Amino acid sequence: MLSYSSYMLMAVAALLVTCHALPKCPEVPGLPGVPGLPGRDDLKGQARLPGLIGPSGSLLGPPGRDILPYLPGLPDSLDTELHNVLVNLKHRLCRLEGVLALNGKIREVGEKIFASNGKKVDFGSAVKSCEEAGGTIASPMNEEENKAILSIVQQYNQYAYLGIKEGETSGQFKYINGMPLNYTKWHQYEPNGKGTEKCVEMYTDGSWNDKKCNLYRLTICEF
Ligand code: MMA
Ligand code: CA
Repeated sequence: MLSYSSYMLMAVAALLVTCHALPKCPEVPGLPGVPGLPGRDDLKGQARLPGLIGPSGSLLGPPGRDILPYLPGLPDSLDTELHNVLVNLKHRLCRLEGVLALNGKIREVGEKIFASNGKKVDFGSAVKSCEEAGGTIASPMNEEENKAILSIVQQYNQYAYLGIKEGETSGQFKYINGMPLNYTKWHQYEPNGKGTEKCVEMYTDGSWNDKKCNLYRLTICEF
């Protein structure tokens, strides 16, 4: 019989082990066999989740039907299956994010993902291409986000426009969605355009300069 204190020691030891090497995408615990494609095994032969739906996704009903009407009062088996589908999707997404981060294609900060297409364009075109990709132009809201954008600026060694513009009142800069700035990183003596420089660029040290909007700057978006 183990004493209470030895359980506590084991719990602390387990925490210490997991704290210094938390994997980004922890292994999904094995679940009881659910019909579907077989799961993948890794090199150690560790069991992974069994496949849940075939390529057609046939368990979710006829193609084109909305999933929502099926949700109330789902039988337990379907509820479990949908839960497993979500767990697998999250795990797959997490691994894809790992690949993109490893290859220097994205920076993840909290819920945000920053990425660049490597192109230098004027401010309006940067806003447009970010929106066409389903995102918005990068808008740092704190030091951590500013550093993530900075690392892309340094990767391409190019200044980038930020999602910040001067309002009607000269010297008053806001996010492009109209919200007031809750964080700034102005370079010394900036902003100095007094209404003549309505956009903002990030320098290669992460500091900001108000700048005319018709120059060619690196496109960085957030998603
Ligand atoms: C340029 C231009 C300005 C910036 C100053 C800093 C001369 O103008 O980039 O936006 O404030 O340089 O010296
Ligand atoms: Ca300036």
